[in-house]
Amino acid sequence: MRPLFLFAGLILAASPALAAPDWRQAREYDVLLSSFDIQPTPMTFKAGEPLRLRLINNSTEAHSFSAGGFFGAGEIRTRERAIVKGGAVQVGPGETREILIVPAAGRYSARCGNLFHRIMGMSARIVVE
Ligand SMILES: [Cu+2]
Repeated sequence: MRPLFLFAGLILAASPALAAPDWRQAREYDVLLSSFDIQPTPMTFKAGEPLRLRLINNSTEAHSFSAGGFFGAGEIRTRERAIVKGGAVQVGPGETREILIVPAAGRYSARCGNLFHRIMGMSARIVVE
């Protein structure tokens, strides 16, 4: 049994993909949700690099950051997974929400889940390279 354990240990040590992301090294990135805008756009991130996405709603209305493709492709930290519902994060007036994620390469769109707000301009692009 012992050599088998040793072998499994070697495989784990040699596979960086299996290592947990180092969330303490996460790059901080502020996203401002206002009535009716999402800034900045485009947001540019590095694929595979842990990111602390801070969603700030400085308006007096509720908004959401809806980015199903981005959240679905990336690896969200376990404790934030429940905050992302149906690919969106709800951010109440004056609230700030943090999501830690390792983004996957791709081009994604983000928008407010409120159709009227979206028409008024609440959309942004996300580029992960
Ligand atoms: Cu909105």
